[in-house]
Amino acid sequence: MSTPKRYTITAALPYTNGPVHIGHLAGVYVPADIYARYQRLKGNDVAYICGSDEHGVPITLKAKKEGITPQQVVDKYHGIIKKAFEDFEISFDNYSRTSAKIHHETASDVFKKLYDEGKFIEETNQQLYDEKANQFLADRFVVGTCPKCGFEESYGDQCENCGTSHNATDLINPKSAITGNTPSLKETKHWFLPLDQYQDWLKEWIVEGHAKDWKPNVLGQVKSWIDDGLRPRAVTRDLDWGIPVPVKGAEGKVLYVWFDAPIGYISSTKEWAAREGKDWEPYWKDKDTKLVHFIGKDNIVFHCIIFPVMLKAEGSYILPENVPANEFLNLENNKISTSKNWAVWLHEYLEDFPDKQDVLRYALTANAPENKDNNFTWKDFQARNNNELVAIFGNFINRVLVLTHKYYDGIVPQAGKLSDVDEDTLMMLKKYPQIISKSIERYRFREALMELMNLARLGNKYLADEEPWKQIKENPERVKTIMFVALQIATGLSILSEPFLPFTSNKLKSILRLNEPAYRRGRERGTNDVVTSSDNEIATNSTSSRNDIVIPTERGTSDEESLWNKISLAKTLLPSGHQIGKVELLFAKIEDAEVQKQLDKLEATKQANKTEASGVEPQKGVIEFDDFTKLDIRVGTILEAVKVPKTKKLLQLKVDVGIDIRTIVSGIAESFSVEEIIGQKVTVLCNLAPRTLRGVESEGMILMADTPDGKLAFIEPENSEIKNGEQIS
Ligand code: B3M
Ligand code: ZN
Repeated sequence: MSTPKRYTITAALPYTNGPVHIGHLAGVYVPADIYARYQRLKGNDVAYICGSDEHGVPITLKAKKEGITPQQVVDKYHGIIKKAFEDFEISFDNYSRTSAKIHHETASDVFKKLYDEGKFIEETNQQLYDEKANQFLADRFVVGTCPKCGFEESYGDQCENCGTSHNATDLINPKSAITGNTPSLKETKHWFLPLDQYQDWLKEWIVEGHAKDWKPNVLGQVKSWIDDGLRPRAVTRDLDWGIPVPVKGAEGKVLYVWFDAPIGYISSTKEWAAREGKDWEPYWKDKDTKLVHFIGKDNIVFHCIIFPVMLKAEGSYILPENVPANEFLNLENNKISTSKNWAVWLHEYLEDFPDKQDVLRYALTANAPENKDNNFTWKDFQARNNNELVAIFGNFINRVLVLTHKYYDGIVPQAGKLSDVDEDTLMMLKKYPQIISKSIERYRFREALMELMNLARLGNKYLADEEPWKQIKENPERVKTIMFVALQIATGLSILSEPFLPFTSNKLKSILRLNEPAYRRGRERGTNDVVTSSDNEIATNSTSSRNDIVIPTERGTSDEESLWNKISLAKTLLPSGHQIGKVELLFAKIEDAEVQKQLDKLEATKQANKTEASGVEPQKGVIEFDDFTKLDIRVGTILEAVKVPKTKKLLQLKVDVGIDIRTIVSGIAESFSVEEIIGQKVTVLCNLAPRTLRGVESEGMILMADTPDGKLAFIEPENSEIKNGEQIS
């Protein structure tokens, strides 16, 4: 067996300013999870690391919008995000958060070391300042035109249109995201990371060193920044939410979120190692460790330029082996947007499809935005499930299970002499681990998943060609061999599907009674169970106990070989005499109505967005007719009006509503003078429970409309003949 390698696999730390959606899953967490699960199955030593990114402007903005503190925002979303990841069985070894003490300490230590060693440039210069909000504007606090591509809604630190990372003062026509004001310039001191000094080194390391193994979309971006020339980047901010800058003379300043967040990978690893009784350092400092960052394309500059420069400047850390960034996933042909609610939120998906995590994982991987932006549609989701998972994978497994029970009461039969087709089929099965590995190791997860499905296709074709259901009467001995071969493929699928479809893999392993302890027992018994059969004969092991499984290994191979490799090396995956469990369906069809419900939900979002954009308030919740008939609305005439003392808005009116003349207090003083409304026809809600306003009892409400200039207008009958007391219905 090859010596296990050490892998530190990181997935971008999600900002805790909202829940996670399918774009996050497709771009980062599912591919990283496939990779991590695969490396573990190969027997490698894996730390799969993530956590919540709890600093930065998006969180402060969300807190301002919701009228709560940033801490409340991060507590809320950290919980929601963590749970969604758990529900999808994203197999992080540790999920931490950047508000954790260990992270504050780790990030501060890195800053201090770089500071003490003179790796920063200290500079006082002019920064954007919002006089009204009384604060400096950086990053997402400021929006303006991108100096590179002309996009009008670029953020202060990065343009979402062209991906360029810049300084806030580079923006053309900047506006505060807090007040909308044009900012002024104000002097302040900051610490800068001199990226320009590392430009040549970066070029050598990435552009020349990784030209072959990094994805073209990643290399392309890196090259273009380097060609444009790198400039020093401020790594501190004048903000009150973040990690305080740990040096003298930096009071009121915090670390730039993109300085602290990637260090979060290190602190999360430390947290994990402490819990597991391990040493964290080899995972970040041993040059034989492979560090792989899974991210979305908007994070490339931070993971390929800024963080590596930080690590290089610090001096004791390894650099990433690869940064397989994905492009973006659109939803039904529109950009996924948190603020527009144009997303499929993971927690909402699970409400509608509580046991279909694997279906989403499958659809997102099959359609992953690996090299270009891609589109998620509910129709495609349905088709992937019905035409692929159900019709190919599920169908094969179901046939194998049903026939094994029907013919042999669920006991794996003894194989006879293998035909050429049997041998070819088993040879193919043995090749699949390598075929799939090759794709995964090149970060081609779509291709890898397609190959997994090809194995299921192979199984279907084998059964369709051999037709055991036709042969069972005349040639029952032959059918034993056919079913034995088919069961080996089913077992291979249960193992190879684990990185992609962990729920399905577990279910299938448990149906096949192929659980981990049994494997371990098999391994412990080791070579005693090796069946040394001749090469064109499949080894069978009828001496194994019924509920156990033994994987005999080929001569010369270690019994410590990883599960993944065993498929290629073992003579038998599921021995004769082994009892399998009850038949269960792996996948169920998704009906049109279920998909329509999702499309309706998106249509409602679209309508709500349109209404909001037009400035009209969205419709309130539906009421019953009986609710409406309870309202007594009548035509009336204002007879008298006086201002309510010491208020700006209130007038005290005497109104003839036909039934009586009553007092009504109305908030219309900013729109009308007392004189102009005497004799005005109005619409009055008469049976509203009386309320005392500023000591005056009000016995009804005048109905008013808002005008575009922010004033109020009366709603009066067009026909002036209509008498007071006339009902409106
Ligand atoms: N929080 C950005 C994002 O969600 C971010 C990643 C940090 S990784 C260190 O786009
Ligand atoms: Zn731009």
